[in-house]
Amino acid sequence: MSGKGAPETGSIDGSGLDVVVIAATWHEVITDGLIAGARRVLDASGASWRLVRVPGSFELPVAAQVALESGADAVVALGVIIRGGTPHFEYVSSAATDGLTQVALNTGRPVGFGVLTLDDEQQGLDRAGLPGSKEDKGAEAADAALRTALVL
Ligand code: DLZ
Repeated sequence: MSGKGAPETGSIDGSGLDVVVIAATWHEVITDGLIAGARRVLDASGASWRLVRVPGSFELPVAAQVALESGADAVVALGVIIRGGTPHFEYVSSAATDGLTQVALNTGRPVGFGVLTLDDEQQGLDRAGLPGSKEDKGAEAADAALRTALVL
């Protein structure tokens, strides 16, 4: 994994797991990088997975809840929220973060958290697993969701 302090991890056997990746549509280049990172980890693990798109990060929790209640073993939630000139950033960030936490606790199933809350676009490009990125947060979220599903 790529984040500072993140553990070095080996390969994952996700065969038999059914994972739903849910991605918001805002900030397309960064989000596409996150999806690609998640895809790399999921494909390498052998898990079966599909992609669901929602309009914005605010909609991630309800889609995650429906996926898990419909039988998915894990969800990977991906979104990009960039601070603007109004308090909207705080509301959308809190709703996504708190909502996804509640979904994981209510369903007892893992939600990989790949929602980036950023001051500017460059911070996202640095973390999106793109050429030149320092980190790969989509891959990290997928890795965490798989590893948690395997121990629950
Ligand atoms: C409205 C809004 C704004 C201002 N910014 C973002 C953002 O940076 N990232 C994101 O994922 N979504 C944003 N949204 C959309 C909300 O998440 C939501 O889709 C709308 O408020 C409609 O419910």
